[in-house]
Amino acid sequence: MFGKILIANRGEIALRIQRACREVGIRTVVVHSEVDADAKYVKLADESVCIGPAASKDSYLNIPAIISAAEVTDAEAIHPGYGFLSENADFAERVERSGFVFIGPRPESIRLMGDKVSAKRAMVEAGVPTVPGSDGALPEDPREIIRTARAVGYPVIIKASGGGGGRGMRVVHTEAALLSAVTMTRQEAQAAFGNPMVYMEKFLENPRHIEIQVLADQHRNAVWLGERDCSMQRRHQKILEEAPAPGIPRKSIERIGDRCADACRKIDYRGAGTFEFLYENGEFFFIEMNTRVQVEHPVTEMVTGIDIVQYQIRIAAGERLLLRQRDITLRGHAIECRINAEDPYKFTPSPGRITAWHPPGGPGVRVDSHAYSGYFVPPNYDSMIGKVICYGETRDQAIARMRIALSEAVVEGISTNIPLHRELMMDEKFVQGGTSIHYLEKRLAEKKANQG
Ligand code: MV4
Repeated sequence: MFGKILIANRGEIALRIQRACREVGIRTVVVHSEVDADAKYVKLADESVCIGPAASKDSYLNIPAIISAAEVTDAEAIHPGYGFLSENADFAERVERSGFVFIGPRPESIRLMGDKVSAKRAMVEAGVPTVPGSDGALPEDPREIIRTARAVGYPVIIKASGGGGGRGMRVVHTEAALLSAVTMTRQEAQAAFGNPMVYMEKFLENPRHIEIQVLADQHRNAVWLGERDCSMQRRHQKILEEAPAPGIPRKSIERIGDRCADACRKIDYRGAGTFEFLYENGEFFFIEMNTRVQVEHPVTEMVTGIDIVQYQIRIAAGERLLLRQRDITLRGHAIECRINAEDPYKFTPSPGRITAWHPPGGPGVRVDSHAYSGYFVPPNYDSMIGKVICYGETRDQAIARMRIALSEAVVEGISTNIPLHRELMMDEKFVQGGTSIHYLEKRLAEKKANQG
């Protein structure tokens, strides 16, 4: 096992990784920007290195500075967390070339999944069901594009191969709009990702976003850890996640989970990963794979009892997964509310000094946060300041506990989205379970109309 790990991230996930390290007896180095110098998790780390000014590109995205920090502190491995450099194949490669272990998949796997056309092709070959659409990237020939769209059937969606997470997509409803949409998406993709390749899919009108968590070791052992429902989102930002997904038959989840674990073995995937699916009319369609630990990993930890971050570290150190699929059982239900420093209805960021912070507690309540009374939320990064995760034997109990937790939570000095979460916990459709990816935005629009 490693003696010392460098954490190339900030905020709650830096703290989460630190806790996993400490439990295994690994010393931690945290790198930080100037504006994060006084953060509590920086003081809690065994060592810390300032790697640059507040702007991410000068600090948390500064590859040479991070590698130098690992060299001067004699770290053996680097954990990238989520966001920042976590899915940057070049970073993973440079980490390994510099003699450190990258805590994540091989650079080849990151690259394969970063290109959405190659990711989809790999999934087709591995037997994971994908959204019907073009066979790979769209060709230049306009007649062939028209023919593909007719075969797929309108509406279709044009997606950039270099995109993902909702960036670089365009829905097309008619043949008249098709070719200009393809041209525009190509131009935007070239400008945004340096890659003009686009592909076509059938546009699913009202799906849910269901994802499968996997763990795979360096010896072709792979397991899946159940699913998460991440449909509650606004502008591709998830705001609440839960496990398991309400109302989906276990048999059909098990089928898709087994396909995912199989795919991991086929592509020699290692580490933690997430297969993202759209789920509509009882069917799963793969869209993307994330090669990092995700913000919402705690709901899976709560229902499986498995520490995903600790497994990431063990796998990177070369340990064999002793977990077998039959050992993995889901128990109860977990819901996560992301707490953001933002206006609860306008969604504008609300950085500043937290004057009072009273996190909730009690049975089944977990709070992953680096915040405290007196903490200054810097304006330079993502607005998420923590997560409240509630576990219950049933979904109803998890909701009841979340209502209590949110009623106890006090955050003063800045605005947060806690009022929105309190409303959602009382929302009839949410309580019923199984809302689509469009539900939150529709609900917010209706609320606005009723007030206006
Ligand atoms: C889709 C889709 C409908 N049909 N693909 C958006 C994020 C990116 N990961 C893929 N996305 C979508 N792809 C087809 N063929 C609808 C979305 C989508 C979405 C997906 C997941 C979660 C939230 C979403 C919000 C809007 C659109």
